Amino acid sequence: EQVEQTYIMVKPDGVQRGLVGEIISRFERKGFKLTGLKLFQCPKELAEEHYKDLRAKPFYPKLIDYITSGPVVSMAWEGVGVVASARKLIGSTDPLQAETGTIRGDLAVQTGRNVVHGSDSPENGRRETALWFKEVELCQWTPAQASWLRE
Ligand code: YYY
Ligand code: MG
Repeated sequence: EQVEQTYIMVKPDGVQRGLVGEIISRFERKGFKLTGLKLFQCPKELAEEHYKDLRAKPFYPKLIDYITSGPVVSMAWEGVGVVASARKLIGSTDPLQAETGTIRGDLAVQTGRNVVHGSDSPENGRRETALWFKEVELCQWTPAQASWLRE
């Protein structure tokens, strides 16, 4: 079993709407390990690098404006299967299609305001964590509950 990293971000709408605690708690309660956390005003260059695969899309300019429109909460989470599991907790890109019980299904209505980001593969989880966090901002630690989460 491979320990993965994923980059999770509360987008500016989530911060403005006071959903930071609600969103963090969903990952925390699931049992993954938080290794990095910060409130951060994303510079345009970083937003462009983060979403570089989407630069040809018609919505790309608005996406960059949205992500840089206010502070985000950047998080790094670690665990076996964390990448796919976090995507399940987040739900479909379009909040109206996202299942009830997911973050987007419960808390958002529009794709362009879908409150949260999660890496889509273990490779992107590593890439995005390294892009958004300096090495010294990440903590290696053993949560007290570790032996109650995994045999
Ligand atoms: O990974 P995920 O966030 O679910 O979707 P992506 O296809 O990677 O798109 C990233 C981001 O771009 C999405 O969360 C909102 C925005 N977006 C959009 O505004 N309009 C679309 N038709 C598709 C994506
Ligand atoms: Mg994506």
